Amino acid sequence: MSEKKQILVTQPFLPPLDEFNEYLRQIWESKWLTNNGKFHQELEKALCEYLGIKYISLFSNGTLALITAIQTLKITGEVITTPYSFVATSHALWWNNIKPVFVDIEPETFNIDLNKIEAAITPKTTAIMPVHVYGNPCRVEKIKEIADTYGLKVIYDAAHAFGVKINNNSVLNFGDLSVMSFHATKVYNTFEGGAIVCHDEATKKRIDFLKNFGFANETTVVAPGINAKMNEVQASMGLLQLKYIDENIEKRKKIAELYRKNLKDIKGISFMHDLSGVKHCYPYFPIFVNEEYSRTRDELYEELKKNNIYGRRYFYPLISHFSPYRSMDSAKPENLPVAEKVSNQVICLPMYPELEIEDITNITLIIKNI
Ligand code: T4K
Repeated sequence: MSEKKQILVTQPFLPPLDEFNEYLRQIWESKWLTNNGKFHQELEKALCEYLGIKYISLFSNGTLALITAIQTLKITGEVITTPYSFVATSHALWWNNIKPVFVDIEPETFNIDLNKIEAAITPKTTAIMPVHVYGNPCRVEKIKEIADTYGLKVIYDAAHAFGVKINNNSVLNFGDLSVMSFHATKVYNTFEGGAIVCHDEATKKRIDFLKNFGFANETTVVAPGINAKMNEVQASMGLLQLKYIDENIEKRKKIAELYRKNLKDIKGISFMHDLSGVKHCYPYFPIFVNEEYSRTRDELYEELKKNNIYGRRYFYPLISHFSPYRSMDSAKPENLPVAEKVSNQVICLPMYPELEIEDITNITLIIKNI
């Protein structure tokens, strides 16, 4: 590793420029740039096939997809969610005038703790919005059971779960809706981008109205929709990325295996293992630094930085610590002990398909020898 080379937590995969230029040429020729263009339509089809899902609506980014998913189901009042996520999860509720109610997480998967959901339900609760954190699938059957019992909707934030399967079935087939992110930092990127996955044609139609100002046809507006459409440049990038996605996930898997091998005997450092029956996509490689380690989490984080290794503390601080949320009852640290602890222990190490073996070796040597 050369002295100056910076290793960031992630680096987007970009396909060969020649291949992308061919798409750009076609866009230039057709002069069709957005609004359900040819590549947009092709990508929806291709993603349904690749992911093993029935309906998908593409968005300009994941946050607008989350906001629109909530609008689609006409969610109101309070929604139960997790504080251990990227802030967009709760912000999407806020933008819909909905109060997020935070529930603690499980220490094994870092997903919302199912045993604590029921205690958080009030007469105002209309939905649960769990996150498949780091691509670890939530216990979807149990969440469905709770939702059905209390008459709640379920919207999964599946921003980290591209291609994740449980017993060969896409994790996106669970819940009323699932929301994806195709941001530059994700396993699959369209520069910026996102999607809502649903299970019937009528819902897809409604989502498509909502992301296009509410237009049902040239002269009819059926709802106060927004502009959240994916454009043709993003969609063509998506088509190209699909060509390389299996290879890229395989490379990520190899990197995760190497990290695990190198880190396995370090006191005070733990990490995630593959879950049985799950096909993972390896979006992040979080490690958790506990008191048995020779330094604190932040000392290790700084030491890595001194060595030009820029991990990130996803997710620290918790969403419940941010100013829009911290005065809420459910945001109190004593209500969220596991999330508080995990958030203070985590560092996501660099993880991307082109990360070199030599770099992984160096990163793990620093962690070992500090
Ligand atoms: N729900 C969940 C659970 C999410 O994780 C996210 C997004 C969303 C919803 C919302 O989806 P989007 O609306 O974003 O589609 C990054 C991403 O911006 C964000 O998409 C992601 N989660 C979050 C976990 O990470 P930051 O503030 O950490 O990004 P930034 O700019 O610091 O970049 C992180 C690293 O990636 C840097 O070290 C540099 C590198 N990078 C970044 C970009 C943008 C590149 O190498 N190239 C790039 O183009 O939020």
